[in-house]
Amino acid sequence: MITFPDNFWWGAATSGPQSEGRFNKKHANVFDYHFEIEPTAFHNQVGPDTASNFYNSYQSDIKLMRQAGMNSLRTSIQWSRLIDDLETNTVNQEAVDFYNKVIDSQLAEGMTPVMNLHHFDLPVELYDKYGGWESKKVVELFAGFAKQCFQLFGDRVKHWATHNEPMVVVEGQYLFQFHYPNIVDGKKAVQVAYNLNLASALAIKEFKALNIPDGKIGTILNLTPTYAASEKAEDQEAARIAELWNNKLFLEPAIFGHFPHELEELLVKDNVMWKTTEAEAQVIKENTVDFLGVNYYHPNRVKAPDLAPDSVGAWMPDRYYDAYDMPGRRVNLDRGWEIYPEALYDIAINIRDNYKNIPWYVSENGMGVSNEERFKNQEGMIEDDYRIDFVKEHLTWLHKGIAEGSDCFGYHMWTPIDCWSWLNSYKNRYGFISNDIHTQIKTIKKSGHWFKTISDQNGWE
Ligand code: BGP
Repeated sequence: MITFPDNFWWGAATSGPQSEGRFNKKHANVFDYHFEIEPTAFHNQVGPDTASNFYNSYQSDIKLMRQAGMNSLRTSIQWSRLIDDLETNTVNQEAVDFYNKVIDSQLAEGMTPVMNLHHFDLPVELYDKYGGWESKKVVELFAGFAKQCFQLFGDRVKHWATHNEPMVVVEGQYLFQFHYPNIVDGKKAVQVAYNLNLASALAIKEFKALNIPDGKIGTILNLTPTYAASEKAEDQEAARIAELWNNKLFLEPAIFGHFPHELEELLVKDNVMWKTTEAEAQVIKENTVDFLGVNYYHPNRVKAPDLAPDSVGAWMPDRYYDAYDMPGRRVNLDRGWEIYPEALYDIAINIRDNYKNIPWYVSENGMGVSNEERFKNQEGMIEDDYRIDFVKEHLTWLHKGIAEGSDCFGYHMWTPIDCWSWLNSYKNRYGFISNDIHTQIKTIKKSGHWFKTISDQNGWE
C-alpha cells in the first residue's frame, strides 16, 4: 500500500492564456499578438483565441475536474485580462468578476485554488513600450499588478505563485527563439533572468505587506535535474555550469535570497553581468518564498561542449555544455522528451538536503501525446493506459522521496483538460479530460477515472 501524507493535493495545473480563450480581453499578451501577426508559426494555425473555452465553461469544467478526483487546481490570472490601464494598474471589473467566479466555483467544489501571476504571458504593449522584462519599469508594474491580485482575491486564495518557469521566458524569448519576440542576445537574457527574480521578490514583498491570514506565496520552477554524461572531469564541469544556469539562477534567490556566487563570478568574467543596485539586492534578500512549485518533465543530460567556450562568438550560456542523448533512454516520441521518473526522487532529496527542506509540491508533470483519438473506445472514452503508467511511476519515486523526509505536499498533473499550448497548439494532449476542440465537448479519460481512485484513497493498494 502506498499512502501519501494527509491533505495531499491531488490536482492539476493549467494557465489563463492556455485555457480561457481571448473572450472579453482588452489587451493582447505576447502569444495573442504573435498569433495575430504570424499564424503559420502555430501548429495547424490554431491560436489561443478559443483555447479550451474556460472563460465560458469554467463552471462545468471545474465540476468535471472534481469528478476526475482533483482536489486542487492551479491556473493563472492574466495580467492582460485583469488590468484595464497597464500604466496605473486599475482593474477591469468584468475580469474581476470572472476570476471571482472561478475561485468561488473551486471552493464550492471543495478544491484548493492556487493562483499564479505570470505564465509567459506579458501584455505585448509592455514589450513594445518598454522592452518587456528587459526593463525595470515592467518589473515595477508587475509588482503593482500582483498587489491588485492579492487585494482582490487574497481573502479566498491562500496559495500564490509569482511566475511559472521564468527560465522558459529567458530561453524562449532571448536565447533559443521559440517564443515571441525571438531575440538572440545573451546579455539581454542575463538581465531578463535577473529582472524576473527581482519581480518575484517585489511581488512577495507586496504580499507580505498585506499580511493575508494563512496566505503563502511561492514561485514555480522547472527544476530539470542535470546529469553529466560521465564521471570525466570535463563532463562534470559542464553539468556544474548547466545546473548553475538552469536551476540555481532562480532557485537560490527564491530560497536563500541571493544568487549563486559561482554563477555571478562566471558572468562577471564573461562580461555579461546584470545591472543591479544595493536596494534591489536587499529586496531579493528579504523576500524569499514560503514554498516551492516544481515542474518536472524530463532530465537534462549534458556533456562537455564540442567547441571550446571562448571560440564561440556571441555569448550564450550553453557555450559551456552540449546536450547529451543517453544511449538506451526511454523517450516519449510525440514530444521528444526523455522519460525518467527517478528524477522526482532526486529532486525531492536535493530540496531536503540542500534547500532547507522547504515545503514543495509537484506543480507540473505530464505526458503529451499526439492524436489520442486513436485510443478512443466505443463509449468515446480515451483509454490512455500509458498516461496512468507514467503518472504512477512518477508518483512512486516521489513517494520514496517523501518517505525519506522530503516535505512534498502535493502533485499537480499538467493538465486537467486538454489545453492550448504555445506554438504546439493542440498537437500534444496532456489532460486527464479530453477536449474536442471543434465542439468543446469534454470527456474524462481512463486516466482521469484512475486519478479519482488514487485521490479518494490517498494512494493505492
Ligand atoms: C510547461 C509549461 C506549460 C505547458 C507544458 C507542456 O513548460 O509551463 O505551460 O505548456 O510545459 O509543454 P508543451 O505544451 O510545450 O508540450
